[in-house]
Amino acid sequence: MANRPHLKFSVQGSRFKVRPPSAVLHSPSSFLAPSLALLLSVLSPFALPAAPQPARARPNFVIILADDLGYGDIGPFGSKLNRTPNLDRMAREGLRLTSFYAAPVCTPSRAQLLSGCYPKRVSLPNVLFPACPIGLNTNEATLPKLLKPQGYATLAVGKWHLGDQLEFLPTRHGFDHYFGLPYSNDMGPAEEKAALQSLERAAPNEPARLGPPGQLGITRGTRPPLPLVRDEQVIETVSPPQQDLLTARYADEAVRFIRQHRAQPFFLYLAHTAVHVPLHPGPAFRGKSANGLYGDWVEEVDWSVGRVLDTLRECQLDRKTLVLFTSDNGPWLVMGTNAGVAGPLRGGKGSTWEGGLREPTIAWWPGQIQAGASCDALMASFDLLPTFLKLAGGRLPDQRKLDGADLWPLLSGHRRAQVHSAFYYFNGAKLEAVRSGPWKLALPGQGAGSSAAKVPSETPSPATRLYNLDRDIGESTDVARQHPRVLRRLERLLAQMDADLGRNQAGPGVRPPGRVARPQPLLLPGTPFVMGDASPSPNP
Ligand SMILES: [Ca+2]
Repeated sequence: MANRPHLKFSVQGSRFKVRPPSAVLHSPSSFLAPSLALLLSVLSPFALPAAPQPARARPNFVIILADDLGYGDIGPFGSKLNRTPNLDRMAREGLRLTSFYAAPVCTPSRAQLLSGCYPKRVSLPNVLFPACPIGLNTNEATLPKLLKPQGYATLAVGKWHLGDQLEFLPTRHGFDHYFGLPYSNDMGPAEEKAALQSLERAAPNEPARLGPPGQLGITRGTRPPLPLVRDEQVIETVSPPQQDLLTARYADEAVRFIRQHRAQPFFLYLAHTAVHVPLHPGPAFRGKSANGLYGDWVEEVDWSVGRVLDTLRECQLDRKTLVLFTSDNGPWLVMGTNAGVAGPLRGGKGSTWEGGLREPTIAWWPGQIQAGASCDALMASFDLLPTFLKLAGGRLPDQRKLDGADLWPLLSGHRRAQVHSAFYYFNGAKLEAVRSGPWKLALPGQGAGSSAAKVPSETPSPATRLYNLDRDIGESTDVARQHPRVLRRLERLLAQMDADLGRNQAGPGVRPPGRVARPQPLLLPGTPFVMGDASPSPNP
């Protein structure tokens, strides 16, 4: 964006790039003569080779998920504006994953992460609004549900957004406990007005695009007060000033849970409400950054990452715990200075340009995952389910197709591992692009999502385009004419997905969402609330 300093990046180009290793994984190769080490480093994806090794059995898992954080918003991914010392340290001690994909918006991204599937497969391709009749189907085998038989304690903290009806809450999907605001922080009555006004000024068509009224919950009109939920009960309503305290309260819950489970394997899913508009940094962070309220809140998220990692060290669990930090989608560019930046990537939230769903991701597990390195291999948040389940000694469900694959060969430094031959970019239910290796084919009509209003050139393109992301991470140059064979190969990959989930229509691989007949808003007991005119129909 024009008012932000230019960000420098080093993630494009070769498949793996390595920072100066401030900490080197302990392995026999660390002691090799320099010439041999150099030779091996050419053969290995990492600067210093680490022999693949069996991981410690049943490690703990922590996923820290930010909301709407851009690819260029943290130090390890090039930000010079937001101070993120804890994420900087996490990256020095861990592995940056530079081609890690989520989905363009909140609900589908979380469905992808927890179900191990493309969101369209589990029928959650769009954002859900309060009192929505659909949610993640309890027939789906979620990551926490699959970890339970392996003896894991499970906790979800923060934003859920996979359905706000009782049967869709985290406690019905394998989490022992839940504490958080179950959908976006702009979906309350006061915030709704401000957020919609801001949005409508910037992008007149945006609210309608987010979801048709009556199908995906209460999109307009009266909305219930924002509910803070513990397990299955609303325990408070969240006023705007109380939103300021959410990040610290989430961190407290996370720290308490870790301390209580020193002796039992656990899975902690810490999904921040931050840094989604409206911005609510805590009092200790407000006005402290060089990047306005947005930077203040990024720095508070960074602080909370530090609290989690410090607690793991204090409890001597750091070598028994795999922590993954990522974001659910790209920066919400139409929010201007209240939004983040995608760094070198084109587009933002709501689009299938790289900036919409390629996320700043770090994997950390001292002694098991290479320190101070990065990996540019294609991977996605749906890979976390099979990866974690295998490390936990569990079994994947036989009867259901998953899209994720085991990332451990890559995370543990296995040479030349390729876990995916293709990644597909869906915008809602519409298939808009496919990536294979460095090549990305984008279909005619690929929209620019939320970035359209600020970037007039990114109106839907009438042409099929081919980009080489290794050479052109910003998707600026169409090279389709120079590479007809690549184009044909990627078109065949698109045809494969068309036969599975469908390009526009629902293909045979799509499974139904969960559905309730009479959705009710989540309310603090005794709260008077009447559903507005846009209340959802029971059977859309
Ligand atoms: Ca989001």
